[in-house]
Amino acid sequence: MTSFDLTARDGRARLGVIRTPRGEIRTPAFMPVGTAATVKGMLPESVAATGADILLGNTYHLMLRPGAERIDRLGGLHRFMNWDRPILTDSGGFQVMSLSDLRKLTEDGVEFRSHIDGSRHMLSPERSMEIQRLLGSDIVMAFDECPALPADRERIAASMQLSMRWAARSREAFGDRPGHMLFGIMQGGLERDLREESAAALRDIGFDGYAVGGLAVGEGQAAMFDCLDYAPGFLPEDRPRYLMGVGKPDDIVGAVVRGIDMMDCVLPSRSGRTGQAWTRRGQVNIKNARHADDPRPLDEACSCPACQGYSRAYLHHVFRAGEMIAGMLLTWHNLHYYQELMAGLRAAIAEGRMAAFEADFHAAREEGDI
Ligand code: PRF
Ligand code: ZN
Repeated sequence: MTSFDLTARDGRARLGVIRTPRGEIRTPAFMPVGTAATVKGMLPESVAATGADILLGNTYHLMLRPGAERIDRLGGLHRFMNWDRPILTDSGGFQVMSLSDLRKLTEDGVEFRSHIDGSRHMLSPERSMEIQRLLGSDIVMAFDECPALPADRERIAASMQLSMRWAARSREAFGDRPGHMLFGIMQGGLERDLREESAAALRDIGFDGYAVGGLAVGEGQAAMFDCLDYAPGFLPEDRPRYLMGVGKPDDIVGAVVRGIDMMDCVLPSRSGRTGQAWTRRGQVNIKNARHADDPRPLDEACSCPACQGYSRAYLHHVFRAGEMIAGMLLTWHNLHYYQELMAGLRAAIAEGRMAAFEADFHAAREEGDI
């Protein structure tokens, strides 16, 4: 009931499709983030119109508010948020470590206090699998843990090994659920041998897909790319590879060139709400006074509603005035740009012109904003 097929390659870059009962995911795929059962500022049909095949949801946020059992009673996350295409949910461990208060980490799992109201909760591999089942997630992530970088090798090794024991418990607790996929998460920081050990442990357990976790946690792009030069190669060829929490447009291009099939990031939606737009020519801060009299769109080559109907001067005005439409339009543009980038990458792989695509991508950014 689910499958992954690779249809073309160019160097290490891969073109493929994940099939699920809720629809197909064209890879390389970018997943917009819908943490609290919404992609902030966007209707689900608008998110779909940008070209997104799949959204990311968060176990951690939804268990705290409105609660996984409540979402289940209301018909599951797809019905609740009115998104009928695939949803991938992150497992919660990473968010507990970065967002919650007073964490207590043990072999069993993690006890913590909510960042919303201070209430006490626990997450374990078993509880994370149960919550993701209650949500009705199509792609479930194994429960893992990840230290912020830089961290010393002993800490990274111990954390990775705990995550691999949790991966085995996640696999056991997930059971056999036709139509749903379970992804394991590789850890090991920037240590090549630990990445290899982690990948071997995950392959032994056996997953429907494999994530590269523990990157984009403060190491910088060069170090991340060094790791991506080898880490995807430790994973099975015939399963999707997901780089978690990445990234800026140039991170995405670099990751796809290195064999990554899926990514997610809050950047296009979050930065839209703070007045940052992403275009072929780089970053634009719409709050900047230079836009106040500019009748041109953000990008004359963009077909999104923000660029088709509105000038930079208008976007600048509504941002300065604190109007809601400002964040809505910039989020729409940014998500549209990200999905156009993914479509461009997929076409380039299909036609065997990734190297030219990458060169053109960097050349347009060198030119800078209009
Ligand atoms: N693990 C999980 N979620 C994540 C990460 C991880 O390592 C990251 C790291 N970039 C982002 N989100 N479960
Ligand atoms: Zn646009």
